[in-house]
Amino acid sequence: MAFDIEMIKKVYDNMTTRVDKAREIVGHPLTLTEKILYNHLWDGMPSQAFTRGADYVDFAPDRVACQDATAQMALLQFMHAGKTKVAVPTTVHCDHLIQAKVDAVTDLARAKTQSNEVFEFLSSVSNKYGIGFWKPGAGIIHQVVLENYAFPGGMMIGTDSHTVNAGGLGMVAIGVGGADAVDVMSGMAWELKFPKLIGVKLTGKLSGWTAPKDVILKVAGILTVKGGTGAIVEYFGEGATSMSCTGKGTICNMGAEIGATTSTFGYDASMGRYLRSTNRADVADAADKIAPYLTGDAEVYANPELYFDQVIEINLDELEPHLNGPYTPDLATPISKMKEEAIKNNWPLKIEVGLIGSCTNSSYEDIARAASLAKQVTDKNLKIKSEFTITPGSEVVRYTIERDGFIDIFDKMGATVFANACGPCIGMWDREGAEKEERNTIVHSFNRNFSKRADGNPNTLAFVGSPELVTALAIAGDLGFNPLTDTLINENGEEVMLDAPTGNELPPKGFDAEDPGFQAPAVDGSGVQVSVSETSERLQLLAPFLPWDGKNITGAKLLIKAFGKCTTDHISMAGPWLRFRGHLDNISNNMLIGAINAFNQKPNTVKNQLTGTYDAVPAVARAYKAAGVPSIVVGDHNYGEGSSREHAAMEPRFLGVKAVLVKSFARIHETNLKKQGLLGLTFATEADYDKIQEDDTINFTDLIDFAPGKPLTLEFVHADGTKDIILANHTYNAGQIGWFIAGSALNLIAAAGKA
Ligand code: MIC
Ligand code: SF4
Repeated sequence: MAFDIEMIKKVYDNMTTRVDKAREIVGHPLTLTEKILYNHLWDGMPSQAFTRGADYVDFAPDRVACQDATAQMALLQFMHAGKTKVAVPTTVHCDHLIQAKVDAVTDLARAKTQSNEVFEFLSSVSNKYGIGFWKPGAGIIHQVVLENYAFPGGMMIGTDSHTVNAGGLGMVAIGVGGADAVDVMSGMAWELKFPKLIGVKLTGKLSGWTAPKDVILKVAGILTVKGGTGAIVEYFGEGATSMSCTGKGTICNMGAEIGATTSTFGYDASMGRYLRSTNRADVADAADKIAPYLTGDAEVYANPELYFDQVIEINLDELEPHLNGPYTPDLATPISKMKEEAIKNNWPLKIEVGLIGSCTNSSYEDIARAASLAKQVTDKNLKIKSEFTITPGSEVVRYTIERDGFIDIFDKMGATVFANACGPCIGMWDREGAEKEERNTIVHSFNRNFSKRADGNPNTLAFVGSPELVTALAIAGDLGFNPLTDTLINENGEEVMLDAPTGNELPPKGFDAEDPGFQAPAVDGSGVQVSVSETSERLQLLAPFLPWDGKNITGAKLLIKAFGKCTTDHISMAGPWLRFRGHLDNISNNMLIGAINAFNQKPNTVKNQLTGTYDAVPAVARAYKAAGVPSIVVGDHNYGEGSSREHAAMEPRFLGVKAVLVKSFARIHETNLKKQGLLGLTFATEADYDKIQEDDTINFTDLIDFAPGKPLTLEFVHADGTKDIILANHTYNAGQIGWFIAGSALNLIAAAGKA
């Protein structure tokens, strides 16, 4: 499991000369983000300054991490790349496929039986190609990465949007689709448009009820779910250095919820402490030696408006605990205003369940602080009013908090401890009664709260808060409760107040675990067999997508004009569908079933133009495909927000969709579409969205001249014979147009592998 200290030292050796060179070329002091990016150029020594938000740049990340739900497709693609071993250190983590129902032991045992075929596949592919494998039960990818692999100044990619969590240890860690991971695992460069930079200056210090989570909940309220698109967010100031490393991780984690490419913090003492307590004193020593290179230049932080594209300042002395939601993570409400807002909006005040943990918030500090509240339930003779669950982020955290008595405290309060896995955070929560679809409120310390995300019930209103606040609210059972000012009535009928939470940042006795759950790959994997059964409903070997025929696409039908929010959960739902993540044909049956049809405001009901009848989106797409008719999808703003899952791009590609035309895209999804050989386009004039009608037939008139920077022209022929000519912008560069021509980026890699 050992992280590669030699690799890290090499990164640091290069860093000083390359950063000095970059500063000279760029001509001004550098942010941490720029330092890390310029030290990870594919071509090595920097030789030109890049324009933010414009230039595509080739990078050389240090690591790759994949989780079970996305690794299946990533590895199925990697198997086509013609390589014997991964080119950079890579790990696979089994965390998404474990359903939370009873308790950790029962649930883990059931998951191992139910998903045995998939775990076996991932384990044998990992073994064969030199990939480190973290078994089911070892923990959630981002927590395990933070504990073992993240390092200040490093750059990594991961097939999960919350890979950004590693920014808490001063990395530039970016979520990508599986096809991007395949590039890097195959030894190729990884391309990214040089990001814009948002600086967040944190003044003051956290205290009392306010937690790192509240910083990001506040930022999400300011920037909204798309405010970070195309940008890296860099935090600095005394408020940053005074908080724990894992708290920084929480803030970076939820950077995914504002669409940011990633977020990061400069190296400081809290990171050194975290590295040392997770058995990586040698990394801390190496980082200490070049510490000024692992943070932004002093001049940058003194005059941030000169060096960042946007600056936000938050005073932690004044920051209130927040609750964000329901249905979107950017609807931020300070706790003192919650009661009023809830009544105004008719949100059910009774809290049914409080859930803490997940990759976002299950550090030792989080659990210790939540336990300090749970302890008051017994000490003050209270009774918890809601159900309460905990999903630890890793076996190391779980073992350590059990040893230190916290699990016992939660047990006494009547809590359930689920397996060290995603569970309720990704709809893998077999919540009793959810099928009745009753309107109800839950509070959790996870990151996402889209409709149906946790329990599949569209009428569950989920609010996101810090673990401390979630615990206090679950004790009170009341969304309108403000622990800073309100009292509770205990079992003796007395009025009591909860004391503000307290807890150690790191375990005084150190972290421990009997078995962290790691399996090292074979030194020589050439003899390892990977088998995929032809009759499997869970796994299916991939057939390459066909290359472009070189002609204009004509006679395409409108498959759906999606109305409003269309996240990757709307395009390719998780929860029960996670089981088909390795089987493209089967998972395609969930394509866009959550998207709302703009013409009838219904989900999963679109017109089949060939028959005139209404049917499910996947069924209509299959009908067009069978008839040899191309189709296109139209969408609104921030289309594809949320997850990195490339299934949201592979499914339309597989079912014959040729283009996705929207007002704007979320970054990862746009790249995923390009990689799979689809056309990801945006309206040159947003209002043209309104011109699109249900019976439209679409012709491209100049696709044959597809070129970088040149908009495409689409003709929308309406049922009455009239036409609208719509101009569509795109961001394809020459290489990406090559993916479209080849049918997919993978087709190009595979061809190079054979050559
Ligand atoms: C999520 O939080 O939505 C997920 C599930 O972790 C996804 C990945 C996936 O869909 O498998 C993500 O964030 O990328
Ligand atoms: Fe798992 Fe939830 Fe974290 Fe995604 S956000 S990795 S589903 S715990």
